[in-house]
Amino acid sequence: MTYQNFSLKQMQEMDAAHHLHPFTDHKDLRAAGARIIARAEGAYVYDTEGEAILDAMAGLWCVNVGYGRRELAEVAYQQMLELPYYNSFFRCTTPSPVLLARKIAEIAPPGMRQVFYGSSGSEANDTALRLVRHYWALEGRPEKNRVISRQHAYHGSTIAAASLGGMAAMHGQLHGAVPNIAHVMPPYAFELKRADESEHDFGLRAARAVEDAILEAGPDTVAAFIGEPVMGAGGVKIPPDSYWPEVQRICRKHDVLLMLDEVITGYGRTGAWFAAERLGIEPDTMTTAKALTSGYQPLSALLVGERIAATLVDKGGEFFHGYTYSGHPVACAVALRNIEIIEREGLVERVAADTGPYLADALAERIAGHPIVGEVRAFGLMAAIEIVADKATRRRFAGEGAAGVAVRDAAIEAGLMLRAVGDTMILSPPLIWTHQEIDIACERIRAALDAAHGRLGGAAAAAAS
Ligand code: PXG
Repeated sequence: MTYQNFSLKQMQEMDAAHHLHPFTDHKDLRAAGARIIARAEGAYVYDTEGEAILDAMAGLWCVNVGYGRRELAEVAYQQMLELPYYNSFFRCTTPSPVLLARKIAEIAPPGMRQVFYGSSGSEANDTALRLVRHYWALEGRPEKNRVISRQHAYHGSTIAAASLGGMAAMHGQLHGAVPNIAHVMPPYAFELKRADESEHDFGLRAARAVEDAILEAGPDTVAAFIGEPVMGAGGVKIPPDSYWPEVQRICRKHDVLLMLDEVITGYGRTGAWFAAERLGIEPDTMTTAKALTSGYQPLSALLVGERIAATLVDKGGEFFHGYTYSGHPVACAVALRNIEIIEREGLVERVAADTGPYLADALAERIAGHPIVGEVRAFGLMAAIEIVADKATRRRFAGEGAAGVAVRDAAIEAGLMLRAVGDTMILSPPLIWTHQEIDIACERIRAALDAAHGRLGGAAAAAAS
């Protein structure tokens, strides 16, 4: 039985009756009915009514090679016929996780040559937290177990990943976060930079918030700092150039490990295989997922640097940690082919030399001047548009997030799938986008901004009268 046997209304009713969606106000959703995406091809997704929407989010920051790749389906099919599942516990493994680990080691930053698999970014960050604490315990320093993170960070949804993250609303519902995790200010110049401060100085100030937290806790108790190279779900917050070198200097000075979360930035999005390369960061652990398979299979890979790997192997004994699907053969086979596609089509180089700069210029020239846009920024193929009521003062519209939702809804009506983080609009398109898709996206963003401006302006005027 397929969805074609049902009307959209019937599908929405079944959805409302039985399906609890992630990050959703269920009462709200049930009143409105879910949008049901039924198929996709290339850069477009299609709903059950056949409406085409240009997907500026690559699903959820993941479908880097675009939709409809037959060879990924065929690799999965062949692997399922040959060996749908076997585990990597008890001195066993299967061929595809081995071949994939070697491939990841080949494209990873120098010194990151070991891989631990999970099925999601959240699992990978859970693993990373356990691993860094285990590392310090093996080194005879179990008291070195605190982690410094940042407000607005997103590291996933399990209890450990949400605790590492800095989303206040999520912490409000944790009812007991994992202890010994502190959160400092993010490098978010648009809202936090002082008027008399340069970008450079702001970057240093944000980095020194990390050092203040280390000193306050006592360096002997701090295991690691965790961060996304460019914050994604927190609103594509691109740090000033001064930020990461200073964070890295501070971590080294206090012998604090550096945990990099490249779940969004990994596998080409920033115009390098990993943002670590582009930003000159030398991490001790690196979390990857999403575009590892371009979303065609759930898979994550935690990359582990030499320092931790050597201790784990030489002094570790058994590490009591792993998942049924660690190194799933089908997911790993798909990931291997996905990386080959990215290589074969030169998608990383294309983002670096062509589409990344083109997107940045297009946003600056065609979007930044709009009356309700406070700033545009881009880093490879991830970008943000800040929505404001007053361009000069950067005052936001009343009702936090309402303007973002208005622009998003207008964009979808105009045929563009955008994401809103509060009043920040996000783009994270597939790496297969060409100038043509960027041009179409800009037209639709302008149309959405105009429509939202009318609606928001009208609402503001009505409220004032
Ligand atoms: N780290 C980062 C940086 C992420 O962006 C995770 C970890 C967790 O990965 P999993 O696979 O467990 O979801 C993420 C996930 C959004 C959105 O609305 C972003 C993510 C997930 C769901 C929604 O932007 N990022």
